[in-house]
Amino acid sequence: MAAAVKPPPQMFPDRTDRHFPCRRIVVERTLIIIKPDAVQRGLIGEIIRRFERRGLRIVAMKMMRISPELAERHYAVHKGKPFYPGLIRYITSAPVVVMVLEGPRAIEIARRTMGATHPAEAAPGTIRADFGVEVGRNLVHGSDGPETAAFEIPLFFNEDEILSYERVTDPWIFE
Ligand code: DAT
Ligand code: MG
Repeated sequence: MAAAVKPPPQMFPDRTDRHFPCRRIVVERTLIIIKPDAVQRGLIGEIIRRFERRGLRIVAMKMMRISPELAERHYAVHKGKPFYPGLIRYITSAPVVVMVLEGPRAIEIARRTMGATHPAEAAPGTIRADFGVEVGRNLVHGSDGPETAAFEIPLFFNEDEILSYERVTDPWIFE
């Protein structure tokens, strides 16, 4: 009689939670907007590619036109600043792609991938430096802290639009 086939050893034996195989990590979420200039310039794929290959997990994504009301809520902290009217005009001027990215220190990782607010000050290799020139055409938005992310994400997504899933590559990206 053939010996019973032994199951292969588990590659990640401490993996106990189906949705979050790497239980020790503190998962953050951040809101990303691929702004109207980036959509118009055909850079949607390029920008998604940079976040995706960095390793952040895309848990929500859609294309939309931001209404003036939503723009005013999203950019409420900038109300009264000289650039505010132009900022609202710009962000509502054409469709955008909005995403929620997830991962350990996702907020900081996304901000560093984007580069400094003003493209002239952004480090080479960042999205804003590689594709941008002017602060009012800086291609991409990312939440600037945990409280901001918690405020911004529900402006754009219902809870049931944000997916909980695991990628087969997660254990190779998240320790
Ligand atoms: P960030 O988008 O890096 O979080 P922010 O929150 O300070 O930057 O400003 C929001 C947007 O407003 C920014 O992406 C571009 C625009 N903006 C900021 N400062 C500006 C300025 N001094 N002149 C013109 N536009 C500005
Ligand atoms: Mg900001």
